[in-house]
Amino acid sequence: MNVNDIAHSGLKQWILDFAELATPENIVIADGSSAQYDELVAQQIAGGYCVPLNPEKKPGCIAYNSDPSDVARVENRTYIAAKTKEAAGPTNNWIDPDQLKTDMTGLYRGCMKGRTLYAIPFSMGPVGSPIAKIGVELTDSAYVVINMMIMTRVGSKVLDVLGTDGAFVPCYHSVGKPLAEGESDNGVWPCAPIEKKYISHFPETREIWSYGSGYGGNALLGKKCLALRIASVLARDEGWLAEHMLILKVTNPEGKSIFVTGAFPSACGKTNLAMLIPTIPGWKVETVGDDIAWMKYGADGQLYAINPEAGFFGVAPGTSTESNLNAMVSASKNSIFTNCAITEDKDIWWEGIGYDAPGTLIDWHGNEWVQDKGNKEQKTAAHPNARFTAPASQCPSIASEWEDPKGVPISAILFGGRRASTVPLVHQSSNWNHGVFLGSIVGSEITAAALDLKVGSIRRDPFAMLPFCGYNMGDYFQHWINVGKAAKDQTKLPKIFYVNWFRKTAEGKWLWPGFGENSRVLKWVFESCQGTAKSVETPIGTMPTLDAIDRPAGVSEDDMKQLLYVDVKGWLKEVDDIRTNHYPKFGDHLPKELAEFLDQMEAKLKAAL
Ligand code: SAT
Ligand code: MN
Repeated sequence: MNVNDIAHSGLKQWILDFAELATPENIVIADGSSAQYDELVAQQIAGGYCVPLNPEKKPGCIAYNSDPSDVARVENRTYIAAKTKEAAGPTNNWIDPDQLKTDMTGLYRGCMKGRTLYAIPFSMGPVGSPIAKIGVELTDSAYVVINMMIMTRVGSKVLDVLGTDGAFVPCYHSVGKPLAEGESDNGVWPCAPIEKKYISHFPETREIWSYGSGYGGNALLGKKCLALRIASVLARDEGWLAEHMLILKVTNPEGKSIFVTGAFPSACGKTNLAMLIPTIPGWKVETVGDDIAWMKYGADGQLYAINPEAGFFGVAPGTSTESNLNAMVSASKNSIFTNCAITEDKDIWWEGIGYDAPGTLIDWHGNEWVQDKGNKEQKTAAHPNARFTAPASQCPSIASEWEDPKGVPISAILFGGRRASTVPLVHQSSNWNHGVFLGSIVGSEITAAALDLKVGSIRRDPFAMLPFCGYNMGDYFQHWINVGKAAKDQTKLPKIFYVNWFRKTAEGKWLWPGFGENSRVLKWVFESCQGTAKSVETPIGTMPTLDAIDRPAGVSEDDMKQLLYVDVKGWLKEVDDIRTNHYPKFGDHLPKELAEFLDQMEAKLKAAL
């Protein structure tokens, strides 16, 4: 397909205009075909950018190593270029949009010299779904094209939905490394130095301009940039929710199912929870999504969620058949590995894969690497943020409804973080606004001295959206309250829970085994939604009775008491931390409902002292 075959004249002109600025060698339209995918992969292998893996062990898989400086999202180079700093709010990097456009236009001028400009029409959400949104990414990275082909729905079918004048979110991306006449990358991952990287969002005009990085969330613009930062602004204006949440389906032994979404900061096992294998007989957990949920009211007054993505971009290290069998199977074929280690027989390996490194590996820097278990200082073979890109359709636990264009009805919303103390295994909010409060205080304890943060202090990551909210986070809290108010039938609103798998004893021993055993908590959540759970009212909300959750092996009655204990003094400290360190950041954008709730909770806690 040629650019001149595009029926949408606005889109065609937009591509040609950018090509005139970026001066690529040629233009290719991503049509979404497997032939095109295969051709791009073959070119990437021939160019030395990636290696094919063993077709017997990992059929259809390839492995990339990125530039050592281009391994993760760059939050300090990620901008919300709203008209005013106040619109971006206290938690985002604000930058003046006009100045930024001038600067970045300068960077884009000639940036694709010697490269191909790929135009990727993509749909976030099932193609044609009323909840889906369309974007078009212009990029000079074939790595981005093939990853987008797994992570989103790409190609001609998206152009068909766009028709001759449909709306799309325009996304520019360049690795920021023009080639001189006759020059080649020689297989080296192209990117620009950190001070030239920009991941920019223009919330008022709904545009994304990315430059200088080829990696994940910086470059696959459908994911964090469109489906969270820009979509959160669309959601605010249109009355829905764009959230950093997994979506799962829980089915009880009688065959009754509910759907649950959950927001957790990174490194809390979100993908593992989305693909959990229950340890309790007769219960089933299936996956709808592992990272992003878009929720809208249906005509029946219920909130429905879709997973706007089509694949998983999962953290590889720590993923094993023990910790997440479904993820391992998902990434066993037709997948892309980035910054993993390669074995002699061309399989992948990473720390925490569940077995020792066989023989001599090639590490993520491209060097020979032999495991030395006695050496605690040994550099890892895979980068800690190494990733697999795998089609969601390959996940053994994928729910049959995962591509339903109307979404799945949500009964419960979970929030959680890593908290060694204070926060119990699970508690339920008494109403929607209390749930918004719980979302607003999500956070994890600092476990190792990091930067300027004190060990034991709490790093708040409200709704796990801190790096992903496209506008003022105080207004985002208000939007959540407004969405609850807008419910036609308050009894149909999802119930909101706070879970904490990470409680420790005073001696530092884990109190809860986590992983598949978390199904016991999901069961209580399920029963709470059905109105059959055994529970008690406490000053912090509704909690399971001591016998409501069956104890897994290794969890004593005493452990359970600690897990479900309301630590009144600890919560009073929490209230104090929220009031003095957390909420003041939002100034007069903090909803009064949240400040009032904090006062009420404090009064209840004091009465319980
Ligand atoms: O790189 S991504 O933003 O896609 C993944 C992550 O960092 O959460
Ligand atoms: Mn994420």
